[in-house]
Amino acid sequence: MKVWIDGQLVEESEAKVSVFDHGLLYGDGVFEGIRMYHNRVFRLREHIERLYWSAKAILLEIPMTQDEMIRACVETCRANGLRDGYIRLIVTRGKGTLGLDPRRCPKPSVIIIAATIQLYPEKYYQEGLTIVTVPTTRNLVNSVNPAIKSLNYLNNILARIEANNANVEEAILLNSEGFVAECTGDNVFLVHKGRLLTPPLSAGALYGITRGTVIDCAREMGIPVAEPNLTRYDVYIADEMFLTGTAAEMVPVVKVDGRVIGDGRPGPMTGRLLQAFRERTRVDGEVIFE
Ligand code: PXG
Repeated sequence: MKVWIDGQLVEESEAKVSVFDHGLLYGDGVFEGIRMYHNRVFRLREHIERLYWSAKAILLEIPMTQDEMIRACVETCRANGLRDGYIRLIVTRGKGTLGLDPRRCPKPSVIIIAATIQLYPEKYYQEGLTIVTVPTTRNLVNSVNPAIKSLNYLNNILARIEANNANVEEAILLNSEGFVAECTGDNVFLVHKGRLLTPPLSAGALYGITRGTVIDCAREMGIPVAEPNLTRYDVYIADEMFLTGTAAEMVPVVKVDGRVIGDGRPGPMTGRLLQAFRERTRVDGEVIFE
């Protein structure tokens, strides 16, 4: 496998960062997870835009333009002969001293890994997931804002451990006010009386690219979409529920905290939206091999 690191494509064994990189020492950096489908990098421009927003929020200057970054991602896919798969793009604060001041890190590092992806088993898409709400609260918007896709994922990892302990695949995190924020690596959607509902970004959710795509699809299909604050009560009485994320795409949820959602099977609106989403993945994004 060839990995892009600081402007060069090198063999995986040569792709190394310093133990003094603040990405490792402090989780000081930002990342993206991006999919390739059918010879296209899906919504690449949107992912790169979000990466630069995350970097801006932590005052990290990426030493490349957005267009250069887009070309580097496509080039890394080509170098690995990939038409379908997953890109992990990481920008770290770079090598510094053993002190957390980012001013001691003169040069950020850019790493692009293009690989295949481990998907959820098909069973979850057919039958739907069982999930739980966990005690770990989503980060406050005035601490590490959940809108920043930072290398600091410990809060999400703690929630994932709580999901593991409950023997389920995902976990709902509430915000400090008790409203639904999102899951550990997915945004949350409900269907209630024909309307599509998802928490507002201000509730403590990532500005999900899949979330945005699903909202676009729904609007095109004439489905009313709203972003109200949602409680666990709203989740329990929903007719349908699904999660969205780059890795999961759209995965139905049929049970939350022991409550059956709707009739306990993936719902019809979830199915229609998934079909529309899949169609988008065929036509949207930068072409890899001309
Ligand atoms: N919330 C959080 C906290 C995320 O990390 C999403 C929502 C969904 O956003 P997108 O833009 O992907 O629709 C994410 C994305 C992984 C992995 O390796 C995680 C994500 C994406 C890709 C891979 O677990 N999280």
